[in-house]
Amino acid sequence: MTMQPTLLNFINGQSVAAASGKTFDRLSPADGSLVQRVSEAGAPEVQAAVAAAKAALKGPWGTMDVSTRAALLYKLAEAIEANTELLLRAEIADTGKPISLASGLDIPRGAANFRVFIDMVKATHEASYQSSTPDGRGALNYTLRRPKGVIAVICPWNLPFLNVTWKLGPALALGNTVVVKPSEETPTTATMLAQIAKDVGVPDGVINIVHGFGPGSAGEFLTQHEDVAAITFTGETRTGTAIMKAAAEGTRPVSFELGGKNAGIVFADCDFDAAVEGITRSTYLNSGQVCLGTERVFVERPIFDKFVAALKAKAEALVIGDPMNAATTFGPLISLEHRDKVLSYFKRALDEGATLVTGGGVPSMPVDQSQGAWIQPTIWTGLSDDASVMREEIFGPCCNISPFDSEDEVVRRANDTRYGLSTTVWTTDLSRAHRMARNIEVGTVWINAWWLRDLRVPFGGSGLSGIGREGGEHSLDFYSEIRTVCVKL
Ligand code: NAD
Ligand code: 6OD
Repeated sequence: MTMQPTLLNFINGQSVAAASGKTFDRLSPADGSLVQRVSEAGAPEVQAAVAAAKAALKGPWGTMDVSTRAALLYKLAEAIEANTELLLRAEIADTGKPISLASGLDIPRGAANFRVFIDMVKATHEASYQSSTPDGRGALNYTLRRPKGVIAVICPWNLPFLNVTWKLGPALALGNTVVVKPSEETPTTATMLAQIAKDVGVPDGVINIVHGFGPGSAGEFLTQHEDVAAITFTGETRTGTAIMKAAAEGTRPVSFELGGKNAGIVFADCDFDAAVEGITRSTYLNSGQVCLGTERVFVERPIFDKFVAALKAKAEALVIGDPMNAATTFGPLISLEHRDKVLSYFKRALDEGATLVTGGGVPSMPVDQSQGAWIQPTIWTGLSDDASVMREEIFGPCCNISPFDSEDEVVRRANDTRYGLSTTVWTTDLSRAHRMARNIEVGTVWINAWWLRDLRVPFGGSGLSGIGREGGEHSLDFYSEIRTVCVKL
C-alpha cells in the first residue's frame, strides 16, 4: 500500500495539525505496512473544534430553513456517490474489508443516511392542542423541534463510514453541529466526508474531526467538554461505561450502541439452504467484526449434523485474500492486537471443551501479506452455554453450534446473556416466527433474514448492548430538543 501524507484534524473548515506535533501510525490490516501517519489532537484542538461547532450553531447553519438544509444534504449524498472510488480505497486501506462489501454496503448505505433522515425531518409534524381558559379566550399549545447543539460523535472501527453517516445524517438534518472522533484505527473516511461536505457548501464549523485515542486523548477531552450537549457513541460496552461517567458531569444525554453476543436460531422446518447462507453471512461478514454478528448458533436437533457440515463447507469456501480483489469475500481482522484477542478466545474455546469443526488459527498467506492480521473462519461444537466463550463478545469470525429440542428451550438459552442486541431466526412456521419475535429479548429480531433494516426503523439494544435506539424517529428525538409553546389567545 502507498503511504499518504499525514492525515490532519479538520476544524472550522481547515486541515489542522496538532500544536504538540504528536502523530500516530495506522498500519494496514492486510499487510502491516504504514498506511497513514495521523495528527493526534490534544486538548487545544478539541477546544478549537468544539468552539467552532458552537459558533456554527449561530451562523448561517443555525438560521438555514429546512428546505435549504435538505438541498445541501442531498448534494452531500450525491457527492459521496461521486467520490465512491476514493472513499472505497481509503476505507479498504484502513479496515482491510473486501471491496465487494465496502462497495455494496458501507458507502451506498452511508450516502442513503443523509437522504433518509432529511426526508424524515421534512415530513415531521409537530403536536398542537387548543385548550380552554377561565376567561373563555382559550390557548394554543404547540411544540417546536430545535437542534440540541454541539454533538460529540465517537465512532468504532468496524464500519467507519457507515457509522459516522448514521449519526451525522440525523444530527445535521436537525440543524446540529458535530465534533467527530473517529476510531484511531480508521480515521480516514470521516475526514474525507468533512472535506466533501465543505466542498458542497456545508458551512465551516458544522462538521469537525479530531483524531486520537480515548483516555487521556481526544476522546476523553471531547466527552468531558462542557459545551458538548449530547454524546452519541458506538463501541465496546466498557468504553460506554467510561463515557457515561464523563456525560454525568453536566447531565448530558447519551445514545449508546454497544456490543452483542447474538444468537442465530435455526428450526428444522427452515428453508435449509437459505438458513445456511444467512448464518454464513451473519457469522463471517466483515470477518465477524459486526456488532450484530452471530457467535451463538442454535440448531434444532433433527438437522444439527447436516447443518454443521453445510456451515463448515461454507466457511471453508470463503475466499481469503487481497481486499481489493473483487472475488475476495473474507478480509483480515482490523489489527494484530485484535487478532491476538480473538486467537486467545480460540485457545480458550478448546480449553473450555469445544470440538473444533474448522479453522481455529491463522491461515498461511502469500509472503507480501504475511504481516497482516489474517485469521481463519472458525466453528466449534460442544461448548456449554456457561462457557466464557459463549458469554463474552469475541468480535471475530467464529461461532459455536449447539443442538436444541424445543422452542421453549431455545428461547431460554438465547436469552441467557447480559447482551440484548439482535437475533436471527430461521423457520417457515409463521406463528412460531411471531412468537419468537415476542419472546427473544433483543432490540432487533430478523426472521429468515439478517441485517435487513430500513433506515427508518430503530436499531439498538438492551442490557449491555446499549442505551436508546438510533434510526427513524428515535434518532430525531435524540438529536433534538422539543420546546413547548403555550400561547394565550
Ligand atoms: P472501542 O469502545 O474500543 O472504541 C470506540 C471509540 O471510542 C474509539 O473511537 C475510541 O478511541 C473511543 N474511546 C475509547 N475510550 C474512550 C474514552 N474513555 N472516552 C472517549 N472515547 C473513547 O470500540 P471498538 O473496538 O472501536 O469497536 C468494537 C466494539 O464496538 C465492539 O464491542 C462492537 O460490538 C461495538 N459496536 C457496536 C455497534 C452497535 O451498533 N451496537 C456497532 C459497531 C460496533
Ligand atoms: O446499518 C445498520 O442497519 C446497522 N444496524 C449497523 C450496525 C452495525 C454494527 O456493527
